Amino acid sequence: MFTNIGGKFVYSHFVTGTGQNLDGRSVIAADFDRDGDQDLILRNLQKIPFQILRNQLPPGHHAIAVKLKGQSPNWDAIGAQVTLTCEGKLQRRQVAAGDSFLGQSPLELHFGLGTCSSMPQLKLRWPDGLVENIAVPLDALTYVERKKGIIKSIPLNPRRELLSSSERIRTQVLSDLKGQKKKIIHSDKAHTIVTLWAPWCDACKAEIPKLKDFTSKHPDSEIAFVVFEEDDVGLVKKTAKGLGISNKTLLGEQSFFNEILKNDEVEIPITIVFDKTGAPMRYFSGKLDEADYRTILLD
Ligand SMILES: [Ca+2]
Repeated sequence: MFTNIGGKFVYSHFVTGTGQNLDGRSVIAADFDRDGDQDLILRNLQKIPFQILRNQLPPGHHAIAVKLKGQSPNWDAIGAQVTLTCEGKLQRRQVAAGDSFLGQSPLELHFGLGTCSSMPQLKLRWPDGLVENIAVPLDALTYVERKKGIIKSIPLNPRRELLSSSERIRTQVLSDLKGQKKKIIHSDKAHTIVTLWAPWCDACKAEIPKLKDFTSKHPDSEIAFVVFEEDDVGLVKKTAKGLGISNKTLLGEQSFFNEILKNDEVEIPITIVFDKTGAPMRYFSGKLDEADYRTILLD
């Protein structure tokens, strides 16, 4: 792994966690969480046969991705070249099939743009030699069809927006069920798990005992249950008592939820894990599966 620092490429595999003493076979770069940065999928021969390394770039950087549709029989436009120009800088990518042993990168092309924030211009050279020029939106995955132009664009980075909102959670003070004000992150434990729930949410009520049990088995973690229900505090108290979380429940306020829930379609329970500095580490929406529980406290 190399990192481009001021135009110089320096070894960075030890500081990024990508340098590992494993018998690697395949490496695939793909933005699998659609936040605009390239993550890595690794395939190893024996120990840890499959790994996904999520890239956690700080906000403020731009990127685009393009997926090309060619013509019969080469619908995936294998061999097409895309040259991107953004504020005078050029980058070129080619659609390739079979670019890693025992693996295959997605056929979409990813361009990291750093701080370049003008609309990227693309020169498309299709496999049959046809050349087209188009402009594509910044911070989006854009589907482009030969001779038809842009078919659709999907914005990148909804997760980053949620995470940056969740960063504000740690400064929040909310009321507990006795009316006392309490910081959401109020212990010095290594991890604080914050779960947003509601008395009317059956999925939440199914998840809460599991989260409570999980936290009790990990003494270096703390948990807080923030509830979405401002009107019927009696129902909240009754439900929290039934779930055995009365002393861990905090009443959410509308302004608090407005901060977090930019996306109306988000599914509760929402569980966010913070490290001891209050930085968000993980975000889960909906039911957690076994794999989620295995990773919940990983640094
Ligand atoms: Ca990513």
